[in-house]
Amino acid sequence: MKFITAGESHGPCLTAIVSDVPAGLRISERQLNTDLERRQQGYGRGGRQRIETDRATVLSGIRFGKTLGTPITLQVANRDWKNWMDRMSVFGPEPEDLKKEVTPRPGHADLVGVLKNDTDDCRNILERSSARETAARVAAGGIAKEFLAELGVEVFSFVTGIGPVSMLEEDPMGSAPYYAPLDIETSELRCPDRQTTEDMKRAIDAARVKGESLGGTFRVVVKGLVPGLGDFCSGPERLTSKLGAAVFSIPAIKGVEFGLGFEAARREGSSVHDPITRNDRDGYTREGNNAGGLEGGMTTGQALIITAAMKPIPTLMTPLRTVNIDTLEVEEASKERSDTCAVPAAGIVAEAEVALVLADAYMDKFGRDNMGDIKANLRQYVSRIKTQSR
Ligand code: EPS
Repeated sequence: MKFITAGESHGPCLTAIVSDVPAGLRISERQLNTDLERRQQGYGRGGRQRIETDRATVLSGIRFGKTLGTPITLQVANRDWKNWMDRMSVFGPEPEDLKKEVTPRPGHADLVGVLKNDTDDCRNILERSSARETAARVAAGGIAKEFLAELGVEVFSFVTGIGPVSMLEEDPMGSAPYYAPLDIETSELRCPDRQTTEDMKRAIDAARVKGESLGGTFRVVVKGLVPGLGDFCSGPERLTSKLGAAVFSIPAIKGVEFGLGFEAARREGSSVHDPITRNDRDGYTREGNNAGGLEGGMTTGQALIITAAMKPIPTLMTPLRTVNIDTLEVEEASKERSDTCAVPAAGIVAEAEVALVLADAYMDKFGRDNMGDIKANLRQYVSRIKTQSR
């Protein structure tokens, strides 16, 4: 499953085209929009989310609620467009009184984008580098999630830290797959621990008062995967590479860990690797999941556990110094409406990115044409590896 997105933050709409979708996959309109709604939530979001009610309009690839096996076009309208039609006009001359963005924000794509594309207006860069684009990714990921759900695979995420506040976990790899979805979804920060949620909210309030922003960490967990997705033969085919690239493709992501991640580097081998065992019901299994569901660039069949770190949003209401690209004078960076914290939203975007990679990995192994053949191939494979005695 491949996808491309298009659209500016304050243009008419965002579009995603998802290709390589098998025929015969049932898509629920409600399910598609659920994740778009989840992406808009989270304590610390700014004014934009009060303007938008993100909904995906399907323009191709689905008939009577089932995929045709043709590219699916999804469109998410920008309600804010009506407030930007003059400044973001597609055709016509530049208005004489157009206020250009000339004070690039440290940490955003503004300055390097201006240099790279030879423009005198940071808006030509920030309109596309804005995290608004991730709404289109979430819409695309909805197709992949439906595909995975049909194969018994569940993808979810939760927040583990906001700024200086972290959720205490005795055994993060052991407990992560067992957090109650209700505890996650009812927390304003998508953190399963109530007290930590309250501490996180206080940290965000304090940051907002100071004109600051906060980053944090979140975890994506995938349950129900079969062993053997991905490949060990070449670097780019390792699922670790593909998943890492997908999560790093989300704006502001600065670190990605699989399973124990950096902690594995501090331990001896015997307290990192997961002993192998076998029983007649499950076939081969493991005594733990420090690997986070990946060995040799392939799924092990245990839960896939990915933790990512997001840096604080670069738009600061108490701005840092920058250089005006018009006058070349030192000034304060521009401050426009923004979020204090968007870590819960980043978790939803990561669910989508991870789902798209895993859907593609399933199709690499079990075929791409239609759901019936894919499911039959999957059943045959699962039955073989359970009974395999060599
Ligand atoms: C976002 C929409 C944006 C920002 C935010 C994420 O809307 P606007 O710029 O109109 O307020 O709230 O974008 C950024 C944090 C960023 O750095 O660009 C969204 O829909 O997620």
